[in-house]
Amino acid sequence: MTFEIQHTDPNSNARAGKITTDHGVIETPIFMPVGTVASVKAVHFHELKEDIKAQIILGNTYHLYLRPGIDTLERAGGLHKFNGWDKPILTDSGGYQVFSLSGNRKLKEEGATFRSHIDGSKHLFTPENVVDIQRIIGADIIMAFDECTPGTADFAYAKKSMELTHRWLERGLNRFDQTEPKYGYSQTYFPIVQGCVYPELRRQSAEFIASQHREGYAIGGLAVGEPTEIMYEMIEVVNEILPKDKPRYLMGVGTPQNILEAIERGVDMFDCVMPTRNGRNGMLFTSQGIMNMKNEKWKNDFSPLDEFGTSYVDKAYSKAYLRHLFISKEYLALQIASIHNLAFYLWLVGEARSHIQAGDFSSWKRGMVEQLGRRL
Ligand code: PRF
Repeated sequence: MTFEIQHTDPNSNARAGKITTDHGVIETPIFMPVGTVASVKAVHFHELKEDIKAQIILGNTYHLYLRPGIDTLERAGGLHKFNGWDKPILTDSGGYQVFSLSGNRKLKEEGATFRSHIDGSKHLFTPENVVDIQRIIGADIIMAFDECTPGTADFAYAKKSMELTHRWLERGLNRFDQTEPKYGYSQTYFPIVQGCVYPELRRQSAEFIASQHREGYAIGGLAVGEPTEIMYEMIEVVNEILPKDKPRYLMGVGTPQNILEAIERGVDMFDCVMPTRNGRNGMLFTSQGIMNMKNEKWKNDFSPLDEFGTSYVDKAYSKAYLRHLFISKEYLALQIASIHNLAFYLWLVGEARSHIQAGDFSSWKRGMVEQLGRRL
């Protein structure tokens, strides 16, 4: 994997770049649609590629390991072959999902034991076996096994948790460096910065992570209950230290506004369930503001779903029609809303990139953030 910075914004830390993997190029800043169980919920890969113009998607080790299981994924020849998505894939390590989804989890030096949310069976994730599993899944970018420290943790807990993540990182990197990709294309391993809401810990973690000299770095443990302003402050503290010439991935963030603020602070990659999950609940993000499609207000509004939208669905369907589909609990509602929201997120990061190239990112961002927050 290589990363090349093509433009830097003169008035902020925003950058436009290009990541090259064996499955193709990713233009940054980029948003990665979440495809937890080998599927981006309610969206065909054809639409993801041709209409939404996704360049990379995310998968989850935790889910894929439990179902379909690594034996099936290995027989398929990896996740790309299994689901037919031939562009880049990043897999999260399970470090977050074990804590947010599974039952009865216990943290030990060795790793984390947990019970499957599907059938209650007992499992152990370690920094080493999570590398082995991600080798079999075959993602282009694989993530370190970390503990995502809750945003409300006290300093003592946050410090212990960060130190455990650092020890796990060394073990994971050892395994990664001693093993080979299984399917003929290369894989890269991103370490994850933790440190909760404490600048001192964030600095310490960023320094430790940067000293591993990897091809990219992630910022974890944010958007987990801390105030938004603190999240922005932590991104600033960390990006001050992470190498400027490597991609930076802010995990699980966030709203369209969060993404623009983080791009301004030097973040290159994002993922979040918000466009798909909120979309399935009837919430549409647009460049003019947010729409709740279940609202009575749209009952007889036959104007296009989003007159400024870039997706096929934006012109093909009206607000009244999508509202009807939601009220009637039709599956098509979930599809239209998910496609619209993902296309919007990809449009937003693409626009950010264009404005970084044009040199007017900050002024564009200020206006856009104001518009994004409106309720339509
Ligand atoms: N660690 C991992 N995955 C994550 C996070 C993290 O801290 C977050 C936090 N926003 C989302 N996804 N491994």
